[in-house]
Amino acid sequence: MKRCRRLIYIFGDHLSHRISSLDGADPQRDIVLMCEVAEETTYVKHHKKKIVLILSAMRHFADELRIRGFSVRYVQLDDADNSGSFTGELSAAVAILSPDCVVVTEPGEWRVGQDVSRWQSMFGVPVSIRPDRRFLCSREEFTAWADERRTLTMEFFYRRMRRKTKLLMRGDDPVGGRWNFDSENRAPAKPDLFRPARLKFKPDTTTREVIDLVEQRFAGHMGTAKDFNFAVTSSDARDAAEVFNRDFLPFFGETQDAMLRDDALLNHSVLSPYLNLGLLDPLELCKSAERAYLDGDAPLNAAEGFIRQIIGWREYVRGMYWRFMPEYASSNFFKASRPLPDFFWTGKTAMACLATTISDTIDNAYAHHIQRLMVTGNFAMLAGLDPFALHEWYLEVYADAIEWVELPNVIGMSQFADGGSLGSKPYCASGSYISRMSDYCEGCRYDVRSKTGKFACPFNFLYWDFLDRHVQDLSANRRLQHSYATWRRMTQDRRNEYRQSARAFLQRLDEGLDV
Ligand code: FAD
Ligand code: DLZ
Ligand code: SF4
Repeated sequence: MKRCRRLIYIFGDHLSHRISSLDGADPQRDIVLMCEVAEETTYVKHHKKKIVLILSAMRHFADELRIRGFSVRYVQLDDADNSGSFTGELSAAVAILSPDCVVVTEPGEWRVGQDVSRWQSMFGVPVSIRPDRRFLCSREEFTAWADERRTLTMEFFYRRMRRKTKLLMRGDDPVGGRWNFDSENRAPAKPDLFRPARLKFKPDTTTREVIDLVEQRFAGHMGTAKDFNFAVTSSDARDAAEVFNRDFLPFFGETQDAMLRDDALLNHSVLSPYLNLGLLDPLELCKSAERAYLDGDAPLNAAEGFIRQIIGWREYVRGMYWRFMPEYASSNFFKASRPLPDFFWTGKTAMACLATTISDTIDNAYAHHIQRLMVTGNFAMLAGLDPFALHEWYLEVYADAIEWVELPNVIGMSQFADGGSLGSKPYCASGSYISRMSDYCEGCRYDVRSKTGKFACPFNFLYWDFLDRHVQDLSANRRLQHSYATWRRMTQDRRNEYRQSARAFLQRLDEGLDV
């Protein structure tokens, strides 16, 4: 056997040929290690499609490395001697290969990072942990930016990233004279029979093998893998990105916040799983969107909106994650403790907005941002669901959920459980918001115009009850002044009606009765 100079450990979300752990790699002397392990597939019960996506993409990436001449030690989930953990597999590989050193790119989860930081002393081999250059802002740069400020407003971080990347810039000024065109991106839902078709990728032999494995081994996990059609290679993911840029980007901005019963994707890109696994490069994707604008193929509000999500929000939440972990995960500003109702796993509820969002999630391992934020997340916060349990649910059910991006979106953006480090106000809304932005209410047992009582939309009374319950926590928030003034203007009887409706509803929820 050849002598192993470097043992290069590549995780399932590091599937890029430009990943820093491969810098300077020599196929003649170095060996790549990739492992499918039980600990990662079950530490939460990931959706079946998510497991297929990751394992199949890993197997395809390993094949690509072999074509480039690398020796890959690839551990499959059902290998007889699979130890079940990253550390166990490194231990086995070090014992067999005696590498001079181990090279790894910093993992995307704090939990895995803790393991990696122990490897050098554990195995007595030098372990080089390299920064993840797929991000435009390093963890150190974000920390330096954050340390200079009292409030960590995303918008200011975003402007810095625009200047850094020079995307949509004319000198030091934003193209179009404004940094942000969000006010033009709030059009309500409009069914469009002529929306172009999405690219679907037919599973090849490798993917079919993984589908069989997952259907058998993870039968109790959410969803089905039988109709799996995600891309599992960077080449296919790039094709999906090209189709998005051509057919959907021009309309992306306007309908960004809209929701429709019969259209789970609208004009969203559905590219987050590929970005997060390393199959797509964020800067390249943003440059394509900029090019579409410069060529007159997409309006500025669409290109800017899309670019902001990636160089703004995506980079910002990653910075926040590494800055505030591990304490961030257990933040619970509202001291919420209600367990998640069963319908989070079945979609069986009379609330049509939640039923649709959760059914879309079960079917696709995907829901778009406003469904995640203003339907599921909004309901969870109003109903006082335990934020950590909710975080685990989001990590479980979405194909794009890696903790660095999922956790701050759940704990910070959607639940305000961090008390406002990430967002300046809780994203709480009554049924009228959902009614304005979607067609869900037309098919609902509850009446969105009714405010209290058995048939009133639960979001209506839960909204006021939430503000009332947390008056001490929130009434000083400038952005909620208007709502609290309205609450105070109500008669005592009216306020009690809201409280009673909420109490009755939450009791039904606690007793596991249909809602
Ligand atoms: P598009 O609407 O097409 O947006 C383009 C890209 O922008 C996305 O692919 C994504 O990479 C990026 N983006 C947009 N919004 C955000 C954001 N808030 N944070 C980070 N990146 C963003 N995103 C994940 O990638 N993984 C998660 O686990 C995840 N969990 C979320 C949980 C909650 C409660 C909320 C409110 C949001 C979450 N998001 C998560 C952010 C966002 O909802 C998804 O990135 C988006 O829905 C992915 O679909 P898309 O590719 O069609 O996005
Ligand atoms: C999410 C996931 C799953 C389901 N399985 C694997 C796996 O078998 N092997 C692997 O390398 N990674 C997997 N992942 C991703 C990890 O849980 C984790 O998110 C990343 O390693 C963090 O960098
Ligand atoms: Fe959701 Fe309320 Fe509309 Fe029903 S009426 S779909 S519960 S917002």
